Amino acid sequence: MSEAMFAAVDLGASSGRVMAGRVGPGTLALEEIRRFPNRPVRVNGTLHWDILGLYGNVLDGLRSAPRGLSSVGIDSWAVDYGLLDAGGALLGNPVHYRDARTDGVMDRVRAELGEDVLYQSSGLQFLPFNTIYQLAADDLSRAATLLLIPDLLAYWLTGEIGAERTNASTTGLLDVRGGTWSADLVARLGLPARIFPPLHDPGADIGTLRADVGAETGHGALRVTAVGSHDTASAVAAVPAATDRFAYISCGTWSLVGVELDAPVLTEESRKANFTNEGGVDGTVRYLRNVMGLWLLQESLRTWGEADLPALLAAAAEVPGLRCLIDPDDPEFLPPGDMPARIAAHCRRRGLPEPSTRAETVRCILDSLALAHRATLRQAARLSGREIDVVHLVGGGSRNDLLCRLTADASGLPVVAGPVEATALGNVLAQARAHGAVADLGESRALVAATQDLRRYTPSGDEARWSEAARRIGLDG
Ligand code: ADP
Ligand code: LRH
Repeated sequence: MSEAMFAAVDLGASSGRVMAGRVGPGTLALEEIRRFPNRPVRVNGTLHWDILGLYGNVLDGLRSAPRGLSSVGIDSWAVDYGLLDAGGALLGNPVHYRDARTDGVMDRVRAELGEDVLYQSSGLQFLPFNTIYQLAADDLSRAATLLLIPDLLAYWLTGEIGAERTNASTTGLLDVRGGTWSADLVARLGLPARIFPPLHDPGADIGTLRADVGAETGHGALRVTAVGSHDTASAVAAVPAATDRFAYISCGTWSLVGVELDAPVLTEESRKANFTNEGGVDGTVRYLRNVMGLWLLQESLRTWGEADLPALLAAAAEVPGLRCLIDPDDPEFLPPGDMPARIAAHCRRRGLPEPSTRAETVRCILDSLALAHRATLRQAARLSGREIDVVHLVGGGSRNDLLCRLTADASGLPVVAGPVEATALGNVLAQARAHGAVADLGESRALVAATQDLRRYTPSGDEARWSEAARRIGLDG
C-alpha cells in the first residue's frame, strides 16, 4: 500500500483544527494546518455556536492544506445541530448544548415516555442536552432537515445531506439495536419524521466539494469521506490498544470514561449508573459515562483571565493533595459561569475545606477528576464485565502530567497518556481505511502505538488514601 494524504477537520468544544495526515506502511504523521478557538456567543440571552466563524476557519484551513489530498473528513462535539428550511437555508444559528433552553425538559420527557422506554430504545445516558431534549424545546415548524454539526459542514462543502451514525447515536433518537432512526420515539415525541436524514457509516463517500468551494479552497473535486463524526468515536478509534482489555479516557472539555464493547449493556443497573451505549466505528459500542472533565479548569481560567496553564499546573502539583474535593459531576457545574466561586460554594455547603488560592482550586479540580475517573472506570468494568489491564488517556488532557499521574494513582491502573490529537488521528485513519491505506481497526491502533508519542504512568500503590478520599465525597464507584 502506498502513502496517501488526508485532511481532518476536528472541532472540539474549546478549539478547532484542520490537520493534514500522511498514512502509509509504518507511517502515520499529522501536521497542524490551522488551529482556532471555538468561542460561544450569547445573543438575546441564548448561547450559540459561531457556526459561520467555524466554517470560515475550515475553509481557511483547507486553503492552506497541501495539494494532493485523497479526501477530507469532519468530526465535532456531539448532540448539537442546525435546522434547514425546505430550500436548504440554515434556520437560525445552532444553539450551544450548555444553553438553558433545555432546563426541565429532560425530566418532562422522562416522565412522559418513561426512563426505561428511552434507555431500552436508544441506550443513551440521561444528559439534559441530548438532541432529543433540545428538539423537544425547539420550534420545528419551518424545519425540513436536521443536520448534526459535522453533517451541516459536510452539506455546506458538498451539497449532500445525510447523518453519520456514530454522532446520530448521541441524539437519543437512534435505535441502539437496529442503528436506524427510532420511528417510535419520534412519533411519541410528536417530532416531524421528515427532518431525519438518511444514515451512513464511517467510511462512506459523502460527495465531492461543490464547484465554488473547490475553487475557493484550491482543492478542485476533493472527496469528503465520512469518519466517526462524533469526536469521541474518532478518539476511541485511535486509542493505541493492543488487546480488548483496555479502558479509555477521552480527556478534553469532557472526560469520556469507558470501554469498547461488541454489544450494548441495557440493564437497569447500567441505566441507574447513567452509562451510555454510543456508536463506535465498525459497529462497536462505546460504553461510557460523561465526567465533567477539564471544562472545570477551562471555565476557571476564563474567570481568572489567566493564560499561563503550565505555570498554574506546576503550582498545583506543589499543593498537598486530596484536601479540597468536589463531585465534578454535580449539575451545578454544567452551565458557563464563575467556576472558582461555584467550587468554593460546593465545598462550603458540604462542610468540606474550600480552596483559597488559584493553585488550590486547580488541585481540587484535578484530584476530584481523578476520583471521578477512578469511580467510573470501576463501574464500567463491573457493569460490562470487561477486565481492564490498562487505561488509555487521550486528547488535550493527556498533556496534563499531573492529571495523568493522579488518574493512575487513583485507579490503581497503569495509564498510557497520548496521543494528544487522537481525534484527528481517528478521523484520518477512518479515511485511510476507506481509501485502502490501512486494513482495519486493529492495524489502525497498531500504527498509532508504533508512531505516536506516548507516556506511561505506573500507580503509586497508595490505594487506602484514595479509597478514603472517594468515600469522603461519595465517589466510591
Ligand atoms: P476539546 O476537543 O474538548 O476542545 P481538547 O482535546 O482540545 O478538548 O483538550 C483541551 C484541554 O487540553 C484544555 O482544556 C486543557 O486543559 C488541556 N491542555 C491543552 N494544552 C495543555 C498543556 N500545555 N498542558 C496541560 N493541559 C493542556
Ligand atoms: C466531547 C463530546 C462528548 C459529548 C459532548 C457534548 O467533545 O462530543 O462526547 O457528550 O461533547
